[in-house]
Amino acid sequence: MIDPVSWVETARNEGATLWTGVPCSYLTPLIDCVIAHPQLAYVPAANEGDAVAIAAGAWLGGGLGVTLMQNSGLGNAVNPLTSLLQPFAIPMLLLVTWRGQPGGPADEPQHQLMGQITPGLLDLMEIPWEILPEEAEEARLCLQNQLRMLRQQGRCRALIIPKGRFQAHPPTPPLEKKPVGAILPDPKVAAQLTRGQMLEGLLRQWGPNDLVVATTGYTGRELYALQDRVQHLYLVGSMGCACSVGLGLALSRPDRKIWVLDGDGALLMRMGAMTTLGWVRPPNLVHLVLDNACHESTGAQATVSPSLDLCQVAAGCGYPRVLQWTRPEPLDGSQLTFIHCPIVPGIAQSLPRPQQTPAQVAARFRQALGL
Ligand SMILES: Cc1ncc(C[n+]2csc(CCOP(=O)(O)OP(=O)(O)O)c2C)c(N)n1
Repeated sequence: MIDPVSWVETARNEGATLWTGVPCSYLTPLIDCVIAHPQLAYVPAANEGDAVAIAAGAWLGGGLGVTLMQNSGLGNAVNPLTSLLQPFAIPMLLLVTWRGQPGGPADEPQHQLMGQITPGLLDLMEIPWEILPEEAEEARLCLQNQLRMLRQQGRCRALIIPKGRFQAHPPTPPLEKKPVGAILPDPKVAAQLTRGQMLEGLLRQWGPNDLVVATTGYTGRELYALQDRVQHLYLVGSMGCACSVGLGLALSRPDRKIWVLDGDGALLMRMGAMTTLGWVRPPNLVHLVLDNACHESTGAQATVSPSLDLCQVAAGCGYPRVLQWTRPEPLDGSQLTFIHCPIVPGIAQSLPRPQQTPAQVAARFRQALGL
């Protein structure tokens, strides 16, 4: 069996900086060990896909992420694994447990099919994997080797973890309970500007230290068309993951201000991610939602956002400052901020797509950060 303390230390020595995920009982000693570690942070994600995006953000800011999940959660993570890590060439280590392992211990019916297809699913996603060995020294070498290879190759790799691999670790106390209660802005105001006009105003106020993560679809494309800066990340795919990428980035780069430009459709897709942002509360992150009440990028199909109060949602999740803008305003202070921006639909006649590949966008972004 593996001592989780020395295994985690091996990962740390190989440059792993951020641990995130959703628990599986097979990983309890490991998670407890990371939470108890004085130099490591465990970011409790609401969804395995969000965890992948958080770890991706960590790498974009110069860290390296380890993402833990039960193999059930591999299903939740398929979209960011295929449309974020792959196109942007983002390395990370996935620790995927093997509930329902064929020939393994008896397990619940809901794990049987996923247990059978876990290695095949990783193969289909072109994620190289290895089964974590049982013996401690072999497991240490396996971890070291995986972390070295994934860094060299700029790709994600996985360790499949059967039952009972880790020795027990003392349990940690529950997560700190943080009070919520941001002051809410006045009830919804009417939109005045288009997304483009809003972005123009934001571009005027950003400097070289402002890093921007733009959600997939028209937001990234319109930002690119207005002004291409090396500090921009134009997400393609991974819909709903922008704020989680921003969270990982904000934790890796506390010296920079991170602006996440979200859409209402994208936010609704992964609204659970707001609970993690609202708990971690990175003071250098601004989560700005361009709310046109529709999925404009796919033909302007309505979203349910007009029937929601996203400001209340953000306040309820623990964002300490919640604002509403109909036009860009100066923003001072340093605390996690949610900005609801009602906008009117409408885009430029022809909208170019970024000339650079996503991998090139990520590489120049990291280069601009001195990485
Ligand atoms: C998982 C997933 N489902 C659906 C899509 C297709 N899609 C791309 S952009 C988009 C709409 C996004 O809406 P919103 O975030 O409100 O931004 P807007 O297009 O209005 O700027 C959709 C549905 C996708 N890329 N990924």
